[in-house]
Amino acid sequence: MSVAALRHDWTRDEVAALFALPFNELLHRAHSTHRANHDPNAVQVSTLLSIKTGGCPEDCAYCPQAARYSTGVKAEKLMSVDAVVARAQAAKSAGASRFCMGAAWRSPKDRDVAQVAEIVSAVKALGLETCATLGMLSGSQAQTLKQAGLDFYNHNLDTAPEFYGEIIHTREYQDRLDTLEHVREVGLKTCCGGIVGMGETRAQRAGLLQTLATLPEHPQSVPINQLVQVEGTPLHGTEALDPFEFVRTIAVARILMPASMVRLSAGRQQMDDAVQALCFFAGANSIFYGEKLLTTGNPDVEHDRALFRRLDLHALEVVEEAGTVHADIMETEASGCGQGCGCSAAA
Ligand code: SAM
Ligand code: DTB
Ligand code: SF4
Repeated sequence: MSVAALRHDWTRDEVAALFALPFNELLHRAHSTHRANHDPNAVQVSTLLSIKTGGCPEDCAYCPQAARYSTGVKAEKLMSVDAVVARAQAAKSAGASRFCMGAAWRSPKDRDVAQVAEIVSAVKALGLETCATLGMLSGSQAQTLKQAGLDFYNHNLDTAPEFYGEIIHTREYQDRLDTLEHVREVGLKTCCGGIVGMGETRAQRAGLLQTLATLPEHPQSVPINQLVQVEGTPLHGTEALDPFEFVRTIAVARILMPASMVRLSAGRQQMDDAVQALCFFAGANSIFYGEKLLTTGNPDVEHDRALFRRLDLHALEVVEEAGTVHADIMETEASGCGQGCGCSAAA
């Protein structure tokens, strides 16, 4: 699909009407859009690492890293370049093509950005795509990261503008839009999505997706997180979302932003394999891979390898100017006994 064919004028009513389609009708439309724009059997694989954990001054009601909630997350300082590179190398060996580094900051200080820039350059030198999520950024901080070789910046809108005030009180929706603008202006690719299952209404889920799809550019990567409920956070105990409603959210994201990568993001460990399969059919084509997200669990690597085999999925190869990054979570040293059972026994 040509960029000219992308729409940036979706209305709330149109998005609500997509959510309201009969489930099979919605999935048919989403899958048709998906096939017209992407290899339906390819999934982009990213590994996450928390490079600076906990102790965050913000009050995001979902987040185990906010200092004000008792969640058992221990605050740690920024990791060293060598320690991050070792983890990135392991992620690459396991088949990840992108390495995403998260820090529990409201907004980094310039000296923090300088240190992260060193980390980014070293990870990039391994031949991985790089992504960072460090909180609010100024234009010059975004520029420093771009120059260091950063490919993507993750900064989520999290939810619809009208529900935002019930989730976060320590910064505004507009602050998020401003950071996204700084990131786009220096030519970084944006990774921007949100969380569902926080007690929002369907209209508010539609509001999140409509806001994402009417940004000046569709984010190149759209993570759709299902709330991971962590004891001690205000959202712990929120009524769980119907899994089919989660699938609908993925499907609508795919229809609104046809060329973007839609990531089936946090929440996979709590999700049935069959629901994940429906998400891939509905247009999800990216995952986080590796036992941990930032502070919470993710499906183990063997489970994901087995899931890819069962669904005949393969990891997306990333073609960069510098050459092709061969990403295949099936073709790594630890790919198991070769019988397709997903076990970790040697061949
Ligand atoms: N501190 C930075 C910020 O907030 O932009 C970067 C890290 S923050 C953990 C990145 C994103 O993780 C949040 O915007 C949110 O969308 C997601 N997230 C955090 N806790 C989550 C949870 N319990 N369940 C699902 N997603 C979560
Ligand atoms: C995104 O949208 N989800 C990721 C990543 N971007 C940084 C984070 C999920 C965090 C889940 C809770 C945790 O592990 O702390
Ligand atoms: Fe801090 Fe980010 Fe967690 Fe909010 S989501 S509390 S800003 S680490």
